[in-house]
Amino acid sequence: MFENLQEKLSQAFKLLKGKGKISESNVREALKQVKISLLSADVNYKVVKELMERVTSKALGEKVIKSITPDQQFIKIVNDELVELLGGKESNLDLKSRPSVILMVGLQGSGKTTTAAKIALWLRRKKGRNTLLVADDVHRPAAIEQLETLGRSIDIPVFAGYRKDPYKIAKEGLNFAIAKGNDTIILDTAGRLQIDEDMMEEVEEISRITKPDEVLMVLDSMAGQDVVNAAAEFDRRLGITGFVVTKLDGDSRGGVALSTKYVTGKAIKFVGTGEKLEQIDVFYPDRMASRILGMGDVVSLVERVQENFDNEKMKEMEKRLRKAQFTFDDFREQLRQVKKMGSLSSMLEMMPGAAKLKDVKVDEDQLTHVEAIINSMTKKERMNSGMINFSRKKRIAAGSGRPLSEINKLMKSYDEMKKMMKKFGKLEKKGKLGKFPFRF
Ligand SMILES: Nc1nc2c(ncn2[C@@H]2O[C@H](COP(=O)(O)OP(=O)(O)OP(=O)(O)O)[C@@H](O)[C@H]2O)c(=O)[nH]1
Ligand SMILES: [Mg+2]
Repeated sequence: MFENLQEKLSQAFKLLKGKGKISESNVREALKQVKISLLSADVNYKVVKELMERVTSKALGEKVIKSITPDQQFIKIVNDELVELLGGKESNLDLKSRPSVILMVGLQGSGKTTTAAKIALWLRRKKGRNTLLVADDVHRPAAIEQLETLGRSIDIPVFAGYRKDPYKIAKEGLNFAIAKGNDTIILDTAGRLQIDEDMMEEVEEISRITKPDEVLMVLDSMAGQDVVNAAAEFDRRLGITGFVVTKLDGDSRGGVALSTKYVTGKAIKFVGTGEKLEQIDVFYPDRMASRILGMGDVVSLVERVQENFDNEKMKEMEKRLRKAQFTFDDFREQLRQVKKMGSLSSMLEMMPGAAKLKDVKVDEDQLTHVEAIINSMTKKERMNSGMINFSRKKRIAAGSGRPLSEINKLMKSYDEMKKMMKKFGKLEKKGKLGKFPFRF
């Protein structure tokens, strides 16, 4: 799914990768690449424009998180805006009346009939509902049989009634559901190659008769932008309550999924991911964005950092680093921050100058031991590591229950880290490490 888009976007991110210093033109270059990616994925141009404006203003905007690399920041920004574009949060079916009525509409071959059966099955499995499928496509030969076959395969009843009059089927279907105690009915309707007036009027009338809780339009994700325009027209005529985007298992370019919400203002509620009737999923904008970007790990990493890093403490620490006053208290504080974030190695990867820090090799299991050792130092010792002589080391070893060799190793790591940070501070002072121009 969306392989092409994914690949192009990752090229955009690469433009920023490994840049210690990033200029506005780098960002502009990456932005241009993102734009090209979206346009070639057949995303509606208005949508692209809006997205670009938002990403640009954020990327060239303010806040900065020092511990994250520029490409990671950029990915996060693009991700957040994609999530927004896709609707923010998931959107549930709103089924209030009894029986609740779902009307399936859409262009020919988009997947209405299949999706009607999929939703019936989904409602039984997830919501314990007992649905009646109503075969209300009287135009295509064998359309009714198709739904009957699908219904039989999942043990869901299908009502067809008088096979010539769609309005009668609708009315009778509703009564049948009431009589049989079905709490939900899903009406499958006819599709057309494009919007034609007769068909619109027919489905409008079915809608008036059945007063649906949900009017779900099925969109084929493999189709082009025209489908999104058709969606807007269906919405104007029928008041669409949500969309189902099908065939995401194919090599869809992504345009439909990315444009629908923005163009119509209505949410995508489900996605179809295969021909089998189980292959339907609730549409989650955040999961979709992360699938499109293929950068789920980076995004959650940045999120964790944003959530957990205590900015004030970091600033304080940074000041000390610059002055090379990195004490064991600071070391311990940093360990605690790292622990809060979960993985030390992922954390190290994100820190500026991380490659060097990796040599320090404090593996995750050791974190607790290291903290125990630092806890066994006196306040004075933590502030001034130079005073930790052999007898003090022995005392610390006994206090923390760790072998002397480990105390020595920690002291050495700490000295190396301190040296490295001193260097780092100097480089920054000389301006060799340039500041990140876009803030976050
Ligand atoms: N791969 C894949 N195929 C799908 C999906 N949804 C539907 N299809 C297939 O698409 C074809 C058309 O599906 P239908 O459900 O008959 O579409 P329809 O909108 O009812 O078609 P008409 O009634 O002729 O307008 C069928 O072969 C389905 O199996 C999906 O999510 N993934
Ligand atoms: Mg059909």
